[in-house]
Amino acid sequence: MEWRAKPLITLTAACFFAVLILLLIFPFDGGFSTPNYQSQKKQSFVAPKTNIWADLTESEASDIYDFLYKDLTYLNLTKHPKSNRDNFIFIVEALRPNKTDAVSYLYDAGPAPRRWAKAAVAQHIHNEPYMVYYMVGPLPLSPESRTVPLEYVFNSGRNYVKNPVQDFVAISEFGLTIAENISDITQDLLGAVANRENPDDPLGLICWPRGSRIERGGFSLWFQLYKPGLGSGARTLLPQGIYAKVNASDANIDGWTVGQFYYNGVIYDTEEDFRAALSEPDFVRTPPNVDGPWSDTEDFESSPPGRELPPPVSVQPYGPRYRLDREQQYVSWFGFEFYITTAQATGLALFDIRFKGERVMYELGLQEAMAHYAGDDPMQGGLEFMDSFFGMGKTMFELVPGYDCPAYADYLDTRFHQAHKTHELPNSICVFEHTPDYLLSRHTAQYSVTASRNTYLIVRAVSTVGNYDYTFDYVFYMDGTLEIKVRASGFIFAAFYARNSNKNENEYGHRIHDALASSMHDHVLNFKADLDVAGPTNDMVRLALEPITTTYPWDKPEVKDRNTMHLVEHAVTEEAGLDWPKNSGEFYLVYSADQKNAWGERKGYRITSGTGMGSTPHLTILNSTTLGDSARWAEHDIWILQRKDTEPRSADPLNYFAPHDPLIDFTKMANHESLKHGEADSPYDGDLVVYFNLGAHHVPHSGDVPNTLQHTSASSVMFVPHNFNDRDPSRESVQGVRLQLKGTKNSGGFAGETSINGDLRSRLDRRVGAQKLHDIKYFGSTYEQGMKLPLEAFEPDLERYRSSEHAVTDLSYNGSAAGVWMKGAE
Ligand SMILES: *[C@@H]1O[C@H](CO)[C@@H](O)[C@H](O)[C@H]1NC(C)=O
Ligand SMILES: *[C@@H]1O[C@H](CO)[C@@H](O)[C@H](O)[C@H]1NC(C)=O
Ligand SMILES: *[C@@H]1O[C@H](CO)[C@@H](O)[C@H](O)[C@H]1NC(C)=O
Ligand SMILES: *[C@@H]1O[C@H](CO)[C@@H](O)[C@H](O)[C@H]1NC(C)=O
Ligand SMILES: *[C@@H]1O[C@H](CO)[C@@H](O)[C@H](O)[C@H]1NC(C)=O
Ligand SMILES: *[C@@H]1O[C@H](CO)[C@@H](O)[C@H](O)[C@H]1NC(C)=O
Ligand SMILES: [Cu+2]
Repeated sequence: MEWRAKPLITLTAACFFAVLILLLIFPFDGGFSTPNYQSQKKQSFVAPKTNIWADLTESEASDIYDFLYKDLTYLNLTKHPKSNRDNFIFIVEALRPNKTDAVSYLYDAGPAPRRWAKAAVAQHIHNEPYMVYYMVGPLPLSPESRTVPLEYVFNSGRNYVKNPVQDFVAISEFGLTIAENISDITQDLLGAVANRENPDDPLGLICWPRGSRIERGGFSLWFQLYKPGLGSGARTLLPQGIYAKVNASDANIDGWTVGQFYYNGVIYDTEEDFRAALSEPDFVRTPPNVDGPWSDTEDFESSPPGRELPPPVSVQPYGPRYRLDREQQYVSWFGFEFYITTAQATGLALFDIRFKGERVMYELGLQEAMAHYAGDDPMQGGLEFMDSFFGMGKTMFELVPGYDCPAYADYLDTRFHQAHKTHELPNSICVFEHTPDYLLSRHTAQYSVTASRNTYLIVRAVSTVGNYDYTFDYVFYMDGTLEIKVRASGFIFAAFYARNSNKNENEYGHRIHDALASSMHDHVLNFKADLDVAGPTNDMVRLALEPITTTYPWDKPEVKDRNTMHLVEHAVTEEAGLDWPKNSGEFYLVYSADQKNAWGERKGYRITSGTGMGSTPHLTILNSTTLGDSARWAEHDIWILQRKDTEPRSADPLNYFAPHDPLIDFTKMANHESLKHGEADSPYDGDLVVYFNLGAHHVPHSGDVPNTLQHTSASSVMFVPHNFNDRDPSRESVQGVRLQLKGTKNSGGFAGETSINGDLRSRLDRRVGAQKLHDIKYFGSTYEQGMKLPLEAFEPDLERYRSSEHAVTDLSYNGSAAGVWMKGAE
């Protein structure tokens, strides 16, 4: 056995600093694959099955358009809609197969489920604009294919919703006209006027409606003035203190009327009243909200010591240990296997997640991302967003290599089809392994210390919905744990701060600039987890830790009653919404109904609020006036339901339009049906599904300016194996070390041998010379040689960033679930 001395390396201080936490060894030769985020690596790994959840290809989409044109001739569909009177095909995407059919393909050698598509069509019914869903298939399209109303996924029994904002160009022009009509007032109070020619004018004003005041009978909108124009990222930090109420009940925008104005806590019934008040001596002005360097995300002015050096970064000199089938978007990593797909409304989703060959989850993915505000002004007081309306998948823009994800990550592209165009979202998902700064496990014994590295796999995507950015992580740990984590960043949606002691702004947030207040809001993001713990037949239990007073024979005679605690299991026998227990005093467990581990314990997974800012939230507001029945899933932390093919989702983007009569009313899904199964009279098959929420109660403070920080906005839910295996399954996967300090006494728990020959599970340190103080025994692999890494391993070449523009929504309605029109209307 030859021992090679560790090559000595000269590093510049900066470079040394850069790799401090990672590799202290810098090899000179070999074995290093270029961390090239666009390298299309040779396809050698192939998924066991076809990704049956994959979105439509461009050619499938184009076939569907042709097919729909023929099938829906009577609608006079236009290709490029130019007005609100046009009927057009807005969206086509894959309609995911029913689980019943998918499982037969995946597990019972059944045929692959027939592929179907769904289409959202902007269509007039009795002269009023609607969005209507159809299902089209089977694919590939053939004479037996057909177009039918897509109803089975909606518990409203409808496949359509009236679109109150279909004339969104008119709405934004209406807003501009409001601002123009009071330009004398805006000039006086805000020092600016609207610029119709250039809505992006940084010195201009825009007038923006609150998107959610859609109530039974009648429809009114509050508009608020904002600076600067639409193109600015910081627009939501620049609300101004003038608001106008619009009666938008008339289906025809020509019938809309401007009613009240609101300024500095005072309501004026008409524009004239407002104007007249302005020249009164007792009119109380409040300073406008003026932009400046305070809203910039960079600060070039100051340079605290240390900023001249870049920070440590992560590198991966030997290449990834996961295997990726790019074609099928299938990943395999230390026992975990799953398929990745995306949808326009909800972004990333994972399917058929297995761990070491056993089923864990059929489906895992976002359903809806809600942000519900509160405030004492007419905008914030009723503001609420359901971001699937803008499309969490459509807004999954290209990630920044070396920043959003490590330089060495693999990046996947996604695409979506909208208004006869296929939109590419390059490098919008990243997959990588990461070794954080804390160990998976460690132990110090008298003559030894053992440490196991904690390496996990992450699938990550970021959705930027107007002002706000959501980073979604699906994290896989070596013991079978799965974590779903969301972090928010970007610009908050802030409130105008009037310096007026008669107002109650402090009840809803904090003052954060001259004329700006934060406004409290709840982020509640709903996810579906279709657990199949060691198979589809599962039971949910609450395992409670309860205090008791009891007696034990061995306690007597000294102790009569002992105050202690014990476990009490409560079966969840009907569909229910649960909150996280006080003091974490209950374990929420999903057990296999029939599979046990070697110790006779039911195989299970525990569901728990994970790491982040406090435990994951549900909506503070009870029976929200704005939401109606459109997002009842936000009212509890976690829901346990029967799984049904007819209830594939908890929400639909078009719920936003009909809060009191939504397409999917979650209360009709969580309706106390029995979860008992296996008895003669129980029709239920025991396949349950869990919905859970991530998010935060967000009370932004001065530190949210300019942007919310991700460590302060993180939340997660974890699915942790609970007797799923016979012991910790990470032992076979981890890389670690044991230092034998003195002698050879095995002071506990080490699987390795001192022999260095042929034993793959442990070997002596090869790098140390003859006079060794300790036996250094590794398990798993180690870095063996110094190595030179190219600059791209630290700072990827961002010239290769592929996007030339991001279609970030301006939170107006163009391109949202309300539809899209092309410029150049007649
Ligand atoms: C389609 O166009 C035809 C001919 O112009 C017209 O008669 C018919 O009413 C139109 N149908 C719809 C649904 O717009
Ligand atoms: C799923 O099942 C429902 C109810 O059985 C059925 O109506 C629907 O067509 C199926 N969907 C697909 C995509 O096969
Ligand atoms: C703007 O002013 C004109 C002229 O007074 C009036 O007809 C129109 O209704 C006003 N529009 C809005 C949106 O305020
Ligand atoms: C709003 O306008 C409609 C006509 O479009 C009218 O019938 C209704 O009375 C108005 N509502 C209010 C509160 O003025
Ligand atoms: C929620 O509010 C609506 C409208 O005010 C009311 O009809 C309903 O009874 C309320 N429901 C509950 C559960 O409080
Ligand atoms: C709406 O957005 C699309 C891009 O998605 C753009 O091409 C179109 O011109 C926009 N329409 C209007 C009326 O601004
Ligand atoms: Cu927030």
